[in-house]
Amino acid sequence: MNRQDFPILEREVYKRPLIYFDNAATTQKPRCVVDAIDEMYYHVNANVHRGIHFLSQRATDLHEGAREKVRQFINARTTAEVVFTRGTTESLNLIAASFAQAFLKAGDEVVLTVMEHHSDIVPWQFVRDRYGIILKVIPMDDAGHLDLEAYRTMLTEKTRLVCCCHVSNVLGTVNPVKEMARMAHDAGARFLVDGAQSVPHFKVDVQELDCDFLVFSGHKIYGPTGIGVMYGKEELLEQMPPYQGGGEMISRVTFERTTYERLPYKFEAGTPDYVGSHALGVALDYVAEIGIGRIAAHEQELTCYAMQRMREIEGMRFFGEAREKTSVVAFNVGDIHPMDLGTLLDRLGVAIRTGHHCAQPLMARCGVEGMARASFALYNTKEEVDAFVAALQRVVRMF
Ligand code: 7TS
Repeated sequence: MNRQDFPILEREVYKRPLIYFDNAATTQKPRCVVDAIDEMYYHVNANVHRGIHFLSQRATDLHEGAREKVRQFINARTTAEVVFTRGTTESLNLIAASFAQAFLKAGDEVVLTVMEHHSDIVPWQFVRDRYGIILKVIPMDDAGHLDLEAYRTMLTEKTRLVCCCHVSNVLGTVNPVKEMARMAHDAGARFLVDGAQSVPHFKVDVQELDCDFLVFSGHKIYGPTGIGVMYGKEELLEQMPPYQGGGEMISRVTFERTTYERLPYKFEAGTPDYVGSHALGVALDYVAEIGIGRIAAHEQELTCYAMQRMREIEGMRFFGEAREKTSVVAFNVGDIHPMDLGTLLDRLGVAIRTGHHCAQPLMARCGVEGMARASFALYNTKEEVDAFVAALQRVVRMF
């Protein structure tokens, strides 16, 4: 659907039509998003918030308008809860640093899952090493379902926070975060949702999930690189200290003492990426116009179709066959190295990702060094899946 909006999809690689199946890494951008960036630099550019002049006010309106669009998109209560960051990784580092300072002490526990992206592991290891907290890891079964019974037993009076990807970037598993958040809250803990792989693919409503934090990246939802979101409940953010100091985040500075700006600016030091935020707002409008439900249905159908077709290939092994799964298909074929698969598919015009997918603990759980991964977006088609499977068959025959 809407392929014509994505100029890059018309290009060829190695004189073959491009089949772009690396959408979990980043999506392509529709013309309206690229035009918004152009428009911003050609006709609006000025630093936000500080200026009284025309352009600065216009830029500020667009930047703050984008914040309101994000608020609506995830159904946050107020824009005070929507903090712009560079992306999921920065959002997670912000939360880890600030939440730890406000709430964690030696012996406290933070729960992660075995399928977390490195971005939701390493910042917590920094915190562990600095504060002496304990990290616990929820295991999963072979199909890629988290073990909720094990999770239940992990929640203690020392648990302060649970961090869980809404959708695994490798397995595609949709984790039951609403239920898991309720369990965390019952134990007196907070709940963080890494929405990097969910927000682009189906409706995510922070009030419905009742999560305390939600993070995601603009570039995975047809927006530009370098912009992302950290949502946090207002009462929680009020209690957390700033992450970085500098311009924008202050109320008053003397050499003795600084007071901070109100939310969300307290967490936004320095000139924000107002070009990126505006373009992200345009991307969210674009998704809303098509309808996130329609996108979800299309991608679901494509994923089922792809797995059904891929099963025809001898030696096909899938990683991640959860009951609820989105548009990510990780696989290996026989003992062919995933890197060889990826390299040869690339020569046939098919872009997939291979390697550890920034989830090495999950690779260890699955007993492999790496995997190949195809991931879909709204513009992918069954014809592309057919061409991908044909290319895969050709590659497999070579071995
Ligand atoms: N969390 C999840 C679940 C992700 O999939 C990713 C990126 C991140 C965090 C980090 O996002 P970033 O925008 O800050 O980099 N995942 C991938 C991927 O699967 N392939 O490339 C990047």
